[in-house]
Amino acid sequence: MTFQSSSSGSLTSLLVLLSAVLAIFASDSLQVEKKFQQREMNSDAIVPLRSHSIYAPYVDSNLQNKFWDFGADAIVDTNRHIRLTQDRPSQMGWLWSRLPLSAENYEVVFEFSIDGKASHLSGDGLAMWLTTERAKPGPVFGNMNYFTGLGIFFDTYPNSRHTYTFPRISVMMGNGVEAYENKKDGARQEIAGCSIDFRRTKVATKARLTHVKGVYTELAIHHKEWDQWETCFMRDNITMPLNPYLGFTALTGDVSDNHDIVSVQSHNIVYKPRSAEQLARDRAAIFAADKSTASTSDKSYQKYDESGQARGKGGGLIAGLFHLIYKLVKWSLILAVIAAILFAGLKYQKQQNAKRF
Ligand SMILES: [Ca+2]
Repeated sequence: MTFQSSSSGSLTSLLVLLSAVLAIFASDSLQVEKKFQQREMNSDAIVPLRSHSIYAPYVDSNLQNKFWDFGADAIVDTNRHIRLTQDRPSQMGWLWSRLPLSAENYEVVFEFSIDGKASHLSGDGLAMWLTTERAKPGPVFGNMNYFTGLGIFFDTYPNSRHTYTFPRISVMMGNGVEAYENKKDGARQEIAGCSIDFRRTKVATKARLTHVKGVYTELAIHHKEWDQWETCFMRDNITMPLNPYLGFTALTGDVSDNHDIVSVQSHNIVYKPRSAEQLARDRAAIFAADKSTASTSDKSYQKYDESGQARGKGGGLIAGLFHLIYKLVKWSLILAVIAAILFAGLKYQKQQNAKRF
């Protein structure tokens, strides 16, 4: 009787150990499988964010929107767009989410249109915002200066000379103290950017901002051909403000354009909790797959890539350490199972021998 119970006991512990090892191997192969999937596709869920999406007819029967506010010179055409500014001088308009964006990882796709009578001299441009303040009109594409958070500027008017061409997409992370220098098109504040012609495009003009915390931030533009997205920038070191409001503003001065928002579609990209090691691995996989983007000759890119790389090295060291610990734990578990099997086998043989006599 004692033999049977001790045998079933060791059998149970053996099974537990065996399943633990199997689980480790299974998670390993799952990670390998995930590497072949694309970017946010390997998330655990993608949830539409109604509070940060807007499309025709934009307003309800009271000419309001539950989740969005618009103001200044902005006009709603319920069939077509929210016109932030008309093609007239000295206009300014805004569209802001009423609620902050609480998602950690998200994708914001917006369709817009910048168009006007002028073929060359037009401006000033449109901005997308993820900032801690909202609806405070000012000189930065119709929004306040000294903002806190991310500003993405679709700048159509060069206020000064640059080595790059216009229209220009320029990105600034405001800290509430540093000013956006309009006279220099924010060149000194630019943390990322690209020169893409997004004015008067043949196909729908769209921008897609994807942010996966601790992994990457990417801006892609749809402007040349249907379903073709061009990466404007991709970074691993952009820290977004906590719970920002999502906004769009536009401004005209001496020169002008129609600046329209056609639609905004936001999604929450949901992941199960991931370890620092997992994040580092995801980051490495994404940037390895996107080497072509990083090798652009754009000056601002290179400036940024250097610091990005420096950060990557530190991350790699920690990731390496985690990997080593992970491997040590894995192999000690495997050895423990082998030892347990041997031990159980020996015990069983001993007891069989004892039974014989
Ligand atoms: Ca400008």
